[in-house]
Amino acid sequence: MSDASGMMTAANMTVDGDRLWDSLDQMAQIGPGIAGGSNRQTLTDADAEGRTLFQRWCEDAGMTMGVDRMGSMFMRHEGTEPDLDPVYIGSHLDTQPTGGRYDGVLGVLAGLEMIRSIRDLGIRTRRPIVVTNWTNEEGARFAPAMLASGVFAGVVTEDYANSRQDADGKRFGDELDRIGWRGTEAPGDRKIHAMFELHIEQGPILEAEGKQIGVVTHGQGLWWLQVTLTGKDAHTGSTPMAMRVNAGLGMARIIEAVDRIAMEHQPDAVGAVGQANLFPNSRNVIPGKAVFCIDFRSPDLDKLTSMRSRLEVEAAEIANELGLGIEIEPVGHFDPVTFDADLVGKVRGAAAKLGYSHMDIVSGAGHDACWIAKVAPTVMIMCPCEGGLSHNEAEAITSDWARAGCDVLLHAVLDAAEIVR
Ligand code: HGY
Ligand code: MN
Ligand code: MN
Repeated sequence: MSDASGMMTAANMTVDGDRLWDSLDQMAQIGPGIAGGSNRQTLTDADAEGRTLFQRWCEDAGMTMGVDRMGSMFMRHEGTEPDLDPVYIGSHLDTQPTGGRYDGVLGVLAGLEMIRSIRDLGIRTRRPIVVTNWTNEEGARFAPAMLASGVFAGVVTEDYANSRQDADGKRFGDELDRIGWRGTEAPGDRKIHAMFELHIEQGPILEAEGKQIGVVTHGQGLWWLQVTLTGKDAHTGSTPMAMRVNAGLGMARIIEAVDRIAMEHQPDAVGAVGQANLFPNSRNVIPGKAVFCIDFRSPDLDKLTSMRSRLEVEAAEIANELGLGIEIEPVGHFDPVTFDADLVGKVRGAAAKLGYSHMDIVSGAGHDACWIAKVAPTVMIMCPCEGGLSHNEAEAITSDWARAGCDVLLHAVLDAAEIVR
């Protein structure tokens, strides 16, 4: 465990990369996608099954479980001084409907691997270490994203979270009760000394730069704006063009405006519509209603604000030109995040000590860490993903990247949790 000088050296303190890779593979068997990825959406039976497997693995590693009223799981590895605020490692086990095997899951199972490894290495720490699975990070089934970590951080209420509905009208609260994973802890009661999240980059930068580790200094901000356009159902054949009140046309023009507005705010601005529905969605009916969600992001708060206000003006003009009713409802938001400088230093120092190539990076995706940064010192570590692809079943990483990320997590967390010699 230590070299002749008694110092903990990088060479002899590393995780079991094969065991981590095997855990990722076993978890991917639960809620499999149709093309090799994952479909383990939040609060489904597959989510429940994945939670139970994670709980068993953690309890086999001597950890004890706590669950809060949002279903977030807190698996505790004891420290020599149990009263000290723990160091948290967290991410999410829920996936997109056509998601990858590693988005979120790497961060949770790397936390488990870290505990397994320090037990193997006989390493004790002053502070307890808690590995967390945050409920509903993705926001795919129940908007918004990062819902349970948002409740934990006091950004949204439990009532708001419990009331969220999926496309079938099922309530978050009812589904959480149905799968039997509503705990008794009040969300946010736990005190966090430091929170670390390991996550795949979900973008192309690290791979393109040939870096093994991303030291995440900041996270982009986000607006999710749900737009409802109201026109008039009518026959696509017999209705003269001048008489049409076509919500589908309005949606098309607004989607184009989203892309143009994002391009006009370059660099460091993105915009798209990923979810869209036409009603009645019949081949020969002019859609009298369109409902779609705009996703704007930027690390620059002024740009983020400007994109939203530009869109609201232009969407109103488009609706007016076409005689459409329009309603724009914000259904998700967080400002750009600056992660804790001291923890960023710990991550950068761990990567350097281990000899892993690394670079500072801004997270393009949102993560639970973005909310937890509001209530505790927080930082993220990233590993590359092939082609920068994510939220796609073809999402892929290498086992070397996974192990490197987990090694950096191990060293950075032990730095914060304080090894007992
Ligand atoms: O939307 C996001 O950035 C995250 O994947 N939930
Ligand atoms: Mn994620
Ligand atoms: Mn995701």
